[in-house]
Amino acid sequence: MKTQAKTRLKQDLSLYYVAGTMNCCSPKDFYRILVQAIQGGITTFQFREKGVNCLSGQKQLEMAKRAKEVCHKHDVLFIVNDDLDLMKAVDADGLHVGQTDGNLAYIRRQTEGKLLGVSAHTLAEAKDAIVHGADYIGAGPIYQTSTKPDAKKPVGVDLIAEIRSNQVNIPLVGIGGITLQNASEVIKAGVDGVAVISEISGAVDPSSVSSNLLFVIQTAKRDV
Ligand code: 3NM
Repeated sequence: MKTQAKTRLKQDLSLYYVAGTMNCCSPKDFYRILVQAIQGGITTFQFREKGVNCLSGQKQLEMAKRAKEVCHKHDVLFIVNDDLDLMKAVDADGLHVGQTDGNLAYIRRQTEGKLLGVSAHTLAEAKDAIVHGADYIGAGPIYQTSTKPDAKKPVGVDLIAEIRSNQVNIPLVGIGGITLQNASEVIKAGVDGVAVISEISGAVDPSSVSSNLLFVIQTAKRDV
């Protein structure tokens, strides 16, 4: 990735909202919360429709299309989690995969021209993702999270410092248990952005939580 594109991506990943309909009370709530999060200033959205009670087939496709439409109307990147076919069907901006979501070399070939994000829990996983051409890394879980039932042990901000001290200059976001209270600490450890589910999807006022998060992130970035 060229330096200019990398700088732009680092900016675009600042406030990265991840959600599926199962993280909200209903598909209607999912869409309402997404719109409010966009109003609050999220910069990237990942459609992560997986787990119990998730939408599938045509309903999932239609929701993904609606979500992409509203994201693009407001210049918010639209990423699909772990579903190449869906990414292609909605012509998303990219795909995000975990360590067990398939062969990275194959996935990179299939996502040519799109962004590819990879979750990493260790420095070795981050390096492997880079070797395979990932455009950005999602490092986590930073803190304890109850949103992802199979989440690994929290790694704390030490993982971010470790990745950065190994000359890894790839766009990097932290994920897992990130809130308004701890987002600044995560940014100061060296990430370009923070990814959250419940802090926004479970908020009484998703718009103001998003704008407060963005403020905290931008302020912390200036202090780094
Ligand atoms: N991935 P919340 S942690 C989707 O460690 C996801 O890769 C993680 O939800 C990882 O912001 C996580 O509510 C859940 O803690 C994040």
